[in-house]
Amino acid sequence: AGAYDFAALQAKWLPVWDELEPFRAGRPGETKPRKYILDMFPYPSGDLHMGHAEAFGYGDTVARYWRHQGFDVLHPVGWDSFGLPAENAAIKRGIDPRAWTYENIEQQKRSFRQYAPSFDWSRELHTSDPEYYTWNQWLFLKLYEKGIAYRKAGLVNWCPNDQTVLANEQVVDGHCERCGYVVTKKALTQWYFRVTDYADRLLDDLNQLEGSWPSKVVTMQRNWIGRSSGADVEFEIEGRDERVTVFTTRPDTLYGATFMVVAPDSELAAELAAGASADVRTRFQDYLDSVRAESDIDRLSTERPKTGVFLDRYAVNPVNGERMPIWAADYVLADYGHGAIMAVPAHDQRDLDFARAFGLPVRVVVDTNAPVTGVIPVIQLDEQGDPILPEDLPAVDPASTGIALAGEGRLVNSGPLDGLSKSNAIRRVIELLEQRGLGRAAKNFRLRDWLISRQRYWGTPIPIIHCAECGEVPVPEADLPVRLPDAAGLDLKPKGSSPLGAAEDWANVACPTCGGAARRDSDTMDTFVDSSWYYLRYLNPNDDTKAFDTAEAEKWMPVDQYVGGVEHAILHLLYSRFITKVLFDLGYLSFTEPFTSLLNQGMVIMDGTKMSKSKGNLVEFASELGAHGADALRVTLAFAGPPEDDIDWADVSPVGAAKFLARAWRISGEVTSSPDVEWKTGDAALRRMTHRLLADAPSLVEAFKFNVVVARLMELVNATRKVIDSGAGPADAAVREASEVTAMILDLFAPYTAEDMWERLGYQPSVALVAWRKADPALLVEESVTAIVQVDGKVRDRLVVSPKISGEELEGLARASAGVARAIGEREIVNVIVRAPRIVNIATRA
Ligand code: ANZ
Ligand code: ZN
Repeated sequence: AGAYDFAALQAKWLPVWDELEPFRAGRPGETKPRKYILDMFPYPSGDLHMGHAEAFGYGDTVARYWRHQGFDVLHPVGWDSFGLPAENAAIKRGIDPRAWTYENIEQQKRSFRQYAPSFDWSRELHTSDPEYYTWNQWLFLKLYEKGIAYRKAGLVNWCPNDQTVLANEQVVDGHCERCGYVVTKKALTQWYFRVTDYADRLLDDLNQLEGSWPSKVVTMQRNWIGRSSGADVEFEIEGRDERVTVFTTRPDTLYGATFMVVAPDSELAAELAAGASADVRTRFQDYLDSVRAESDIDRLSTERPKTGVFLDRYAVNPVNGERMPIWAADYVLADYGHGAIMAVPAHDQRDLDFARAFGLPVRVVVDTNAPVTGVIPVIQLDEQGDPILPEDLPAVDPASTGIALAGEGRLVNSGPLDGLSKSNAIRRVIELLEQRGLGRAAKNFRLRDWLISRQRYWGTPIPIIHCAECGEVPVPEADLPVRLPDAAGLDLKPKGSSPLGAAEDWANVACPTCGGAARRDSDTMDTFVDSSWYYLRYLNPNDDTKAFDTAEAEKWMPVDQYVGGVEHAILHLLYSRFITKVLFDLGYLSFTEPFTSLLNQGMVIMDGTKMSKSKGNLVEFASELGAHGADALRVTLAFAGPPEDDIDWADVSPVGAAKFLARAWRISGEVTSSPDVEWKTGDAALRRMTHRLLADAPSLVEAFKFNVVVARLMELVNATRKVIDSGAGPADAAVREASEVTAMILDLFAPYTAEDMWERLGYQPSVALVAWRKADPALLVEESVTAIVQVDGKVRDRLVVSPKISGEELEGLARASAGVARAIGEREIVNVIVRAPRIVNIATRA
């Protein structure tokens, strides 16, 4: 039968699968229930890497599993092929980003074909094809009609190296996510999607995902959206007609607000400074210049010494009429809340630091020593270790200790609020403010609108035309797509404005409304727009009449299992959830969450460290694939541990995996019984092991315990080998049964080996479509033992019984045995000794 040769198996089965297309989903007339199993689509930079091998391996295990369970499984693949890396690589090498991108796609495709995830290749898509990005433009127009896409001028994150705008999410600790440069701010008019309108729903709907998404991801989404509740409070400003509104989470501390702070880079600060003396104006301007160079992270740090400028203006505290000096200071951000705060130094650490730095008054309004119901007080101990009663605690004075009193307590120095707990005081003060029209309950979010325009070439052109007469004019749907002009002749080097603007023939168009000379918007879309809805495009990727088919979405969506890296825990998932909700509101979808269940694979590391080229410890997908073959690689990844955990490549053994596969494969060639052999005649112990695996594997796979399933397969293969070598031999029906089940389950991890085993066992391809065998319940009862029944010292029967059988039960079975009854005949039983579960001794007398 030859030796196990993974390369030969790969060469043999790929063309067969191409011919059979066993993984084609949604064939006409198909009536099976459906599952949609999706991996995050790859970005085509270079070849696939080990992260892809892992994620796509796991996703494929799930897809194959559901096919065996009788589902019509949609498991598509495509490429997220627009984006900055392609453009940067192209600039560096002087080639067209298109050529670079599509060459990489071809390379990745070749690797994927070898690796053989069970993709429905007929649905392949590339986001950089006009056939795809037309629908990005369509989506943009729908959002524009609804006012969800809009343009505004503002300060944006700017990477001086990439010369492009970055979304907040792409700024990591003040640095560009892609190149590591320090990010600065730049004033630009940009396109945004109003994701903040969906903040509440994006947050509340996370409750539905709890349990089926990793809790870490749910928490990251929650924090990113960052909802806080409190109040908006309005302050009169001396010398200004309009009041200033501040957002506070602690309106209960309003009597302790002793000054106001505005963000130096807000319009309000500029206006207030403009109304002050020349001296103040100069000092403010100098301060503003220095603040502009700082990152938000630095500005919010509690570690840095506080800086600021007194604007020589005053606000009036609405509850006690006190004058509050107004300062500009960098720890207040322009784009959070209202860009201005009421400072309560006694109870807020940053306000206290600021007050102490500039000699501003500190007034305690919450007695944090006073007991509050529902709050467990921190009991302090004196030197003898005895508890100090709260009333005996010395009065703490934040002004001298420098520590703000952030805890719970009872209100003091607060007029009508005195004696109330925090929550009651919040309720009361909001009532008071509402009665006087000076405030109301309010929520605030950390989430910002999604900045979607980029001044780069390799992306979807924004379908807007700017006309001097008519202003912003959306490109009529019938004129889509707005094709990306050829890169030839364009200078792609970043310079702060889009390279598309230099494509004169492309940029100059007639205004769709008035027919006059107009220009196209030259920005391109953030590629997160492309990936925010691609899972819908897979449903009908070749339909050139619509973005996606609502009826198909009804059939397949939401995605049952999404698999991908935790690096997409915030952005991609948040944007996909947002677009799904928008499409729901527009009436295109009947559901509001796109991904029912989420699995994040861990990372492949080497010797405990993350791989990097510079460390020289890279595990290359291509070389591992070449050395061990797809099946051994996949089994290695599945066997390495829980999928969420990192895999240290130094700890795993693809060689061991290959040996296991060879062992399983050899057995399938040794089986001598025919497919219609009577299973019941087989070795009972081996049969029990086979059926227990059939019974256990489904819940193990559904809980992503792939490593346990592989371990159980290894155990089964070893047991099969024992029966062949030292038991009844290869003709035993149980050997065939075990080998068939091994092939079927191995299809989840090693499709080539499984398919070949299936053929050697006498069947037609494809094993991938074989229905999951039903476990025989009779074989699932716990381990059984053989009990011996003796009559007058002679063995008269052997009974297969549970090891937990009771003495009475065993005696009953013994007496009921035909052989035993025959041996006893007409004689009288004088004594029965039972040693459950092994022996029954019966003594008789004539
Ligand atoms: C008075 C106060 C008293 C506050 C107190 C806190 C404690 P989160 O929970 O993150 O939403 N704040 C409001 N706008 C701000 C801005 N633009 N830049 C910096 N800080 C700002 O924080 C809300 C609190 O952060 C608000 O409640 C406000 O300070 C501050 F004992 O108001 B607080
Ligand atoms: Zn016009």
